[in-house]
Amino acid sequence: MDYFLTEEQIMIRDLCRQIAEERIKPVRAELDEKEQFPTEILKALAQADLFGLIIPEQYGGLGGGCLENCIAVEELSRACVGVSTSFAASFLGAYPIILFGSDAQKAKYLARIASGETLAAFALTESAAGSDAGGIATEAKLVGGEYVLKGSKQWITNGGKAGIYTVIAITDRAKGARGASAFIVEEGDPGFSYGKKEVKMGIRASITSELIFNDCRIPADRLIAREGMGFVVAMRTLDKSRPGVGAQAVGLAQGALDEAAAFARTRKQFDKPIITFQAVAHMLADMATKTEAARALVYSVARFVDSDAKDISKASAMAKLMATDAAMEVTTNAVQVLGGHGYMRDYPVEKMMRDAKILQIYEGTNQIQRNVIGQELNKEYGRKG
Ligand code: COS
Repeated sequence: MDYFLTEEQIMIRDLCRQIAEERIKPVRAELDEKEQFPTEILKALAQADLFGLIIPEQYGGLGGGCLENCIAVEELSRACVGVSTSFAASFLGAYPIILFGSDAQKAKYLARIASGETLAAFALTESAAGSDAGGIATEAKLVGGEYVLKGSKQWITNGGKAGIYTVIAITDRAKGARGASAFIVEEGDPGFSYGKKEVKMGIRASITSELIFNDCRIPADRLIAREGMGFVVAMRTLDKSRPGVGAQAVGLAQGALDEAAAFARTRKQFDKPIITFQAVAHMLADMATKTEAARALVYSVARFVDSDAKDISKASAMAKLMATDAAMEVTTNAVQVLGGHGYMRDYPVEKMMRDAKILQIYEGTNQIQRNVIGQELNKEYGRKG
């Protein structure tokens, strides 16, 4: 298929594919088994300048957009979503600064993220505030020229490994979602520490930790945009990053299809390769079709996002929703095609099925994506009516 990629985009794809084949595939099962953070692989990605992919050129990046990010993340995810999550979460942490940071904040933090010198992370979720992002309890108060943060964040990807955290906290509780603000917290800030490290079903090469702010003091110039902008910063960040989760799903589905089709050609039952049985061929046909449909939607949404269109929430949610539901189905069916082999850890598809599940949950559950799409349809058709 021709995806109408530019020469530069094809170069990004081929570079990521090479790193995935040479550096990720050989170790992915071990990283998963040992829950080992992929430090060496992330160094290789940094050496290839990939942490600068979406960072503007003036801050040391490559100046790419959503499509370049999707292409890179897809290829890495084809080999391992645990690794691609660690990579992509740094951009999730960087987006609030890219989109809303001051020139001084951009100059101070983006070059460090672009070089891969440090990872970034995004901290919104709390134990009592998941889908209900407006219900966060972590507070920030301005005291004598410093903000003092109190509370904790849960399930933070790259928590404990990142040096730069973009954190959403409440500065005016009476104002509800409009009383939230976004801050930059650095590793080593007084009163900032890490809590529980989670043990997960999948994406086990990535790290997911609690962040604790115990009267954590940060300079006032770490506020991103203005007080009260935090919820908008968070939502606009997620609008930009959700197609990337769709791209993770496309890569994962492609990886599962690759395994299932190759297996079905060599596995013989009743003296024939099982791919020659219609029951199996039809499963593979559906898997391939859904993967291509998901890729088409993700690329088209990424191009829409890169067109600087304003209303990207609906398209972004659609890409995340459709592609991640497809990846769950495709990986589950890959296990089915491999049968007993698929259920065993000797083959990669059981890991792929475990990894797929989180894509329907993180960066907003797929139920929340449907809510976002529904709300936007309500607005659109309200305007038309
Ligand atoms: N861009 C800009 N502004 C947005 C926005 C967006 N995409 N989405 C909402 N807003 C604004 C609204 O316009 C509203 O502003 P006003 O107060 O001026 O009217 C404000 O933010 C609150 O919006 P809303 O009332 O829709 O918020 P809700 O509390 O109903 O929550 C959902 C909306 C559920 C969509 C939101 O909480 C959400 O996305 N939850 C999932 C969070 C998530 O993805 N978590 C994963 C953690 S990161 S891995």
